[in-house]
Amino acid sequence: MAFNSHRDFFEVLEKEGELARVKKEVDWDGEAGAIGRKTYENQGPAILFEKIKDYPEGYRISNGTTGTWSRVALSMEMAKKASVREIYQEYEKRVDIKIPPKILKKSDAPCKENIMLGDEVDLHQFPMPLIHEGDGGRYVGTWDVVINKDPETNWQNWGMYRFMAHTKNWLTGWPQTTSQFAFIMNKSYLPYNKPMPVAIVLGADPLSHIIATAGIKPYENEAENVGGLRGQAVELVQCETSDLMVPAHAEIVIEGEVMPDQIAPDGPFGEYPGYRSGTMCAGVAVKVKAVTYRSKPIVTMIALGTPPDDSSIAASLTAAVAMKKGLMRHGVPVTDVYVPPEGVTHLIVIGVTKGGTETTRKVLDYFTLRRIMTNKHIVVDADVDVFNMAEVLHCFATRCHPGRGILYEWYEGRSNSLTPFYNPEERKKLKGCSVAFDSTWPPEWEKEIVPIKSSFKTIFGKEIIDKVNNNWDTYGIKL
Ligand SMILES: Cc1cc2nc3c(=O)[nH]c(=O)nc-3n(C[C@H](O)[C@H](O)[C@H](O)COP(=O)(O)O)c2cc1C
Ligand SMILES: [Mn+2]
Repeated sequence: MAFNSHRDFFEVLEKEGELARVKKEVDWDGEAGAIGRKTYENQGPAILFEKIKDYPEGYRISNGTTGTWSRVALSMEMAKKASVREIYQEYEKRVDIKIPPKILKKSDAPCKENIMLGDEVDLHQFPMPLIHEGDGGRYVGTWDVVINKDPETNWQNWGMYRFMAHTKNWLTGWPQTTSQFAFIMNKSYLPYNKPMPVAIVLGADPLSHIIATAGIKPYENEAENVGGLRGQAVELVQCETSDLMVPAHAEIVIEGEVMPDQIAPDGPFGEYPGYRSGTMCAGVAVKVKAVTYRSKPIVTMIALGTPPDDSSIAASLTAAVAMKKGLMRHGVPVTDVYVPPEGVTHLIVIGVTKGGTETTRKVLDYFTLRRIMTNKHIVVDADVDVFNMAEVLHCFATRCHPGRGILYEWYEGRSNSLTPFYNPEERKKLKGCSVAFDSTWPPEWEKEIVPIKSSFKTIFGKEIIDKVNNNWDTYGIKL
């Protein structure tokens, strides 16, 4: 049975030894964030902070729901020990299955247990954490599902975008201009000076959050992808102040409008590449019109920073599978793509059946065509396990020619301004550069000149490999 809610999933995490309940009172101002960060950096459990300073009993903060591969596997109802390759394969299989959502009556939706409307709205009634020292404010949406709608087609887009409390009923956020949130806003609302309804959902079922990080195509309905990934329709309910549809079992739903005549500075924030960002100007300003929430609500935090955490793990999965499909459509003979969480979507590994300069050029073309979030691409031969970074590094070190094997390309207006190594001028102009490392044997090389890899599987003949494998238990060597 698929998990309907954040709470259901936490019960499973607890049974599997993947949850720590912190009963001691913890301060929302820095302490919860620091505990979350230290836990990530030691591959620790998901956390439920059960007593938050200044808040009533029952108001809780979670951290790290799917911040490790084992917890991602559990969220997909796979074995906790599933390998990264198995998780990728399962996700790739399920993500194109579409199961339409089921619409619940408002009276049946747990997220409507409590409703604050209009002047009653006070975001400070929820234990929003000040996650890192130096953050511009208390971030309420770090692990959220944000929903907005294209009025022309009724397409409801889901994405994950951070939001910070500005006052008791204003939020600021920073959806990048390349996001679909901004695409809809800039196409159908701002030019007409119309407020844009938005819903910011905290604490939905785990797969709704994972799908919110995925670059699903415009005009496709993410709620259907979540159904496919879960193998069961996701249950939605209509908002109180708009016709947006939100996950009915969510902990907290913040309903508001992006005001077309306001801009707001957002940040700084301890961002996903693992560094504090500066203040991002021209963020969006959201006037909050209602908050609906479950009793004893849980604010979903991720104490984002150096990898791994929920952000780098989710992006590893959802981005890599989308890239693999994109590269195939682009004519690259791709076997697998791996986005190592440690590379925070800056570094991508691409396995190909036929390497060389032409293939590497095609890979670089693909990664520099549209919105550009990546910048280093290692192209490896099919004999390399892309999920094994020791093999990838060995391949890169020994097959990439420093003169002939490095291709790069500059561009302007399309780079990701959160990339740490760009200088202030480059960030302002969205100027960037991407590189591809051809770490493959030149396809024109005769078989005789390709060096034989000196590993157990490749340097011995079948006879001796079989003999050693069959006799392994008799040698007394435990591996
Ligand atoms: C934790 C987390 C926070 C994110 N915050 C933002 C953000 O504030 N702004 C943004 O443009 N993208 C952000 N992203 C990336 C988007 O979620 C991602 O690009 C997604 O595809 C957006 O959906 P869209 O394709 O509908 O725009 C974030 C991703 C994660 C994992
Ligand atoms: Mn989307």
